[in-house]
Amino acid sequence: MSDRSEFVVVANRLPVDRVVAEDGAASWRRSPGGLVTAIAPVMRSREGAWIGWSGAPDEELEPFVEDGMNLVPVPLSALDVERYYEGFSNATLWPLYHDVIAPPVYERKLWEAYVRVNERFAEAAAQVAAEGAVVWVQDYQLQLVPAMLRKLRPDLRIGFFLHIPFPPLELFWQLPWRRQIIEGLLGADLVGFQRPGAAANFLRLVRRLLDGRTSGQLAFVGDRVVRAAAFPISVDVQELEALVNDPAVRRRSEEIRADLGGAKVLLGVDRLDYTKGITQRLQAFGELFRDGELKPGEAAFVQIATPSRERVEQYRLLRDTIEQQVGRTNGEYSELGVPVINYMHTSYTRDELAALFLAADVMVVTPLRDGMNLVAKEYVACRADHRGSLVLSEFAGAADELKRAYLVNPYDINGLKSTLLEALRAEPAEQARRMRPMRRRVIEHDVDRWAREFLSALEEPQHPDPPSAR
Ligand code: GDG
Repeated sequence: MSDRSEFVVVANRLPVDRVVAEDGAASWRRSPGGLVTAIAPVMRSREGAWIGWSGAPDEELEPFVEDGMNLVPVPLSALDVERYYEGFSNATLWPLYHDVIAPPVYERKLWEAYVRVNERFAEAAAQVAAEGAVVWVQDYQLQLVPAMLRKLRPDLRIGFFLHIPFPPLELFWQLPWRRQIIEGLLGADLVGFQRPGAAANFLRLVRRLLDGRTSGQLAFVGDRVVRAAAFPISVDVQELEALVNDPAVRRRSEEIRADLGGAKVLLGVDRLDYTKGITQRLQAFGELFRDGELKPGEAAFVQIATPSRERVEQYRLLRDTIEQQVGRTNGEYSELGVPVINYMHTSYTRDELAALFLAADVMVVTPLRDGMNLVAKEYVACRADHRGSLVLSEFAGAADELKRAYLVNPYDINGLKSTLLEALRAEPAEQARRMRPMRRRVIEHDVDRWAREFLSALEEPQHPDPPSAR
């Protein structure tokens, strides 16, 4: 690999997962997901480098090339994983940025680990980036990197994108290290968010916390100008369309429907996370049987809950809650061989997910708060047949674009029940009337466009004069 790169991505994880074959031989496989798909072509055309953790604690690896991408591993010790990743990232920032749905943990030793690990990522980026290179930092685990990197390498063009929501001042104010985080982000030239409201929250904090001046999307920091704007992320439409056109996927989708005995299929696909509103949707669905609105065999819920952050206390508790709820609902309403909820705590291949999307009459996406929610967009991208209904939470970023979904407030269980029924009973013509404009939106605004728009905004020169002090 050449010494220095003109384009550098910095993310908590490398874009590859380790796979171990039956004979014990280990190799790398590109991680599934839109981010890697969107960035991989840019990486190749610009001979970029990707800096991130391999996923295994206490592992020192030399830089390597995989799938045409230069990968630069950053090591994390077991203690770093516990304090920086599971701790400050996922037990402090994650709940704080998602409306404090779970209480955030504020502990100084977690913060110290976050600073230490962010420094390590910044140093790695400073070493890898060529003179004047473009560096794109990803997500909430690395919010201090932009300022740390700018200090080491003022010649760089630095972008930051936050994949999760950015909270309003009233919540962010709780964070004992609020000032450091805002200063960290302000090291970037461009700070991207999923929604315009998040960018506005950030700019308000710049004014209130740092007494900074802002004008429109711009913040004026010393002699620098920082832009904060929304760049809603999307999905790889071509990949999904190819999947649903695969005859094996179509057959599998028919098989799933047959296995469910001809019942209408409702589907949820989420990481098992308390932000995703899984308990609310299952509560609403269960009550429809209690009320006699649905009968076993008439409708079945398939809930895929992908294992996630299993060492964090809140996630263990949530798993118990959901599994109890599924057991109780099935115990009360199922008939022999006809469960009303089919719950799977495992992760599936992209093919199987695509078959499930094709099989689902109603896709149920009810997060209590979500930066975007790619599952909603993936469902729409898969439904070239214009069939199926999307029930979507108003609290997902995707609701800004997918306006023809059945929008719901997931805290309102009665509202959720009546919306589920309405979506289940929608005629094909009504399904198509809603699906068509949503598909148009997702096709026109795919993940490739997201990456292009962010990078061209980052590379645009910005020279407005600061507004004169009032
Ligand atoms: C964060 C933000 C934002 C799920 N189960 C399996 C599987 N998945 C895939 C889905 C989808 C992705 O994982 C999940 O993305 P989401 O957007 O739904 O949610 P988060 O993981 O919370 O992502 C979110 C996103 O970042 C991007 O900016 O939209 O708001 O929270 O692609 O299909 N994939 C496979 N097997 C599974 O079992 N292969």
